[in-house]
Amino acid sequence: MSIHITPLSPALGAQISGVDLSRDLTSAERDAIERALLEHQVLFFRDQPVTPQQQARFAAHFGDLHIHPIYPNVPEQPEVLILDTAVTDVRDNAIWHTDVTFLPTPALGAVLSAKQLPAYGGDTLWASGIAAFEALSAPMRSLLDGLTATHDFTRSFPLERFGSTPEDLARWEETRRKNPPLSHPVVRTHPVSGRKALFVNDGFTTRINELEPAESEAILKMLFAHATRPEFTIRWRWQENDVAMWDNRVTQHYAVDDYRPQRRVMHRATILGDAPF
Ligand SMILES: O=C(O)CCC(=O)C(=O)O
Ligand SMILES: [Fe+2]
Repeated sequence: MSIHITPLSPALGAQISGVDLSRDLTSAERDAIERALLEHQVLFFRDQPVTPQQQARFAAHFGDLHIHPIYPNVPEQPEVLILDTAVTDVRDNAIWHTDVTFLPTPALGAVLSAKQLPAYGGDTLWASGIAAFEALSAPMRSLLDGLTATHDFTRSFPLERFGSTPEDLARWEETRRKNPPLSHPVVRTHPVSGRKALFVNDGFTTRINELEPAESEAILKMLFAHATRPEFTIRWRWQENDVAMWDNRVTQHYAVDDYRPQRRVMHRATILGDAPF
């Protein structure tokens, strides 16, 4: 078998075939997938029925794995979190966001596996921060490059929805204490490819620090709309046992909330990243 890459849209996204994710990767396979991820930013694999152990082993080829502070996980494989609409309110993923940018070192990427799907609906979209940045005018790019923005965990995990039981409240308060708002550059340089990407997201970014509040609000509103223009996105219609893997350093995503009360179950392994610069 050899890995085959089919690009799916100009801004980002490719389908990968010719690799079995349930088996340990060869180093050639690992390197080919990493190169494809750098180029295409989000990769899709069809028909990959991976166990949580296999999913974690695949993800761990690309870095250490993160254990999420809020979402439930697979007990025997805590690096794999469960997004099950029967258990967790996942509506807050129906916002354009980059995962865990409230951490000093947000995730490098994630591996998401579709376990149970609604008959239709429940698609996920990704947007390329590289395409979005490159489409800005030169004066706007130079204004933004060098600015920093605040990211706050409570913007996507509001107390009203994540503090309903005493245990949930205690976990939320501890997460809040351990993750005070912090700053990241508005324009991030990819640590491997060197490409620049817009790195603000509606999920966690609350303000551009160096601007006046009204300026920050207006520019962020413009950037959130700009970054998610259809030209910079891809929309994936899931089949069971699909696996998606994204480069969380230069993309954001949106899980469409259009299928409730049908049930949808996804497993995610999150790969730790480094500090944005
Ligand atoms: O459920 C999905 O399709 C994606 C949810 C999400 O935002 C994530 O796994 O990071
Ligand atoms: Fe996410």
